[in-house]
Amino acid sequence: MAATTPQNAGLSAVPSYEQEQSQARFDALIEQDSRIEPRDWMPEAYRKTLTRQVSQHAHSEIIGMQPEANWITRAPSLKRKSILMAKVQDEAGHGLYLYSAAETLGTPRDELNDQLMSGRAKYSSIFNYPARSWADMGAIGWLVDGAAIANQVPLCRASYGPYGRAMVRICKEESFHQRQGFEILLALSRGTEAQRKMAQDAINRFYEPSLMMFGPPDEQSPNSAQSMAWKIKRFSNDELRQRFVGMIAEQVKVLGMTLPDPELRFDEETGRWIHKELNWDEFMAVIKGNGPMNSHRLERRREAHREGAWVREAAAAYARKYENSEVA
Ligand code: BYC
Repeated sequence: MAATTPQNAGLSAVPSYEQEQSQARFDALIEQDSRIEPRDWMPEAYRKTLTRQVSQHAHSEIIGMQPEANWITRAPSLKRKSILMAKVQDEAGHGLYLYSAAETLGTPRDELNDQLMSGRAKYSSIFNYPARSWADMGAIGWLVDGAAIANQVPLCRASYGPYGRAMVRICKEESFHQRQGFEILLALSRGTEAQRKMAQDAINRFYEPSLMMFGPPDEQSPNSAQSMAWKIKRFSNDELRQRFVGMIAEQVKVLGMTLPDPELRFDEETGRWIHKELNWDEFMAVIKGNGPMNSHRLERRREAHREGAWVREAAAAYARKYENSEVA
């Protein structure tokens, strides 16, 4: 091995002509607002942060099925039950599109799944809170899916093709979810005193956690600046949170309910919504695995995975049997 001299020190860090060309092509595609596709060269850090974000997003969809699935058998009518079942199935579909998008970046689904089940991967903080009443189905649809739409519509323009395209369909379905949640709350708000109280209690519990879905404040968000430069994220966490607060501040009036935030107001001077200081210590505890439902959610996911082993085996056996045949 050649000795390192002052002349050749750091030589390996100098990019080759081909690397420079690849980087220039990547930069040009980002600059032109074009899409990066799986076949394209991309910087390792771009691949890594996308795998992180897309897989966390997929995990959120899959874990996010639990709080609502928990209410399917207790839905107050057959119609409500079938709507809720369809919604929960939609979330499973979202998870599958997103795992497929993540796989195009080179990490197999089994590995992503292991990261989730072993507790190494993050998923959205919101799903570590319990769904205590039927009104929570309304609050989750209105606030949680509402926050998801505000966050995800700009992701339809994410620079990575498979992610952006997956988001288009997901957003269409999320719009339906948000309306069904709002409609549940509207029905309760026009009901008995006990039903109104139940709706208000659900709104009170989900308000702050839904604002936290957008992530930490901009100055504490380590990934935002680079993700925005790469046009994965189009707006910062605080910008999207602002947009969402403005939306729900108006919609809550239609419900005849209130948001649990005495400080909430629109500041004409800055053109910004002022809301109460969110409890970021609680947020950090939840994303580190210490929220009220973290261990329950992960245990339930592992159990479902174990119970599904026979389905995976049967599907693999079927695929092997017909691998080289024209029988469908
Ligand atoms: N919860 O630098 P930051 C749904 C993490 S599911 C947990 O700002 P980034 C639905 C973040 O990952 C919708 N972790 O990060 C399903 C990072 O950690 P690492 C889920 C969070 O990525 C079923 C660290 O904190 N939506 O709608 O630039 C039923 C620093 O943050 C959270 C998505 O996944 C959080 N809330 O921005 C009903 C949207 N926030 O990885 C409904 C896609 C931050 O550095 N994701 N962290 O260790 C995104 O848009 C972005 O990843 C985020 C965070 C805005 C969430």
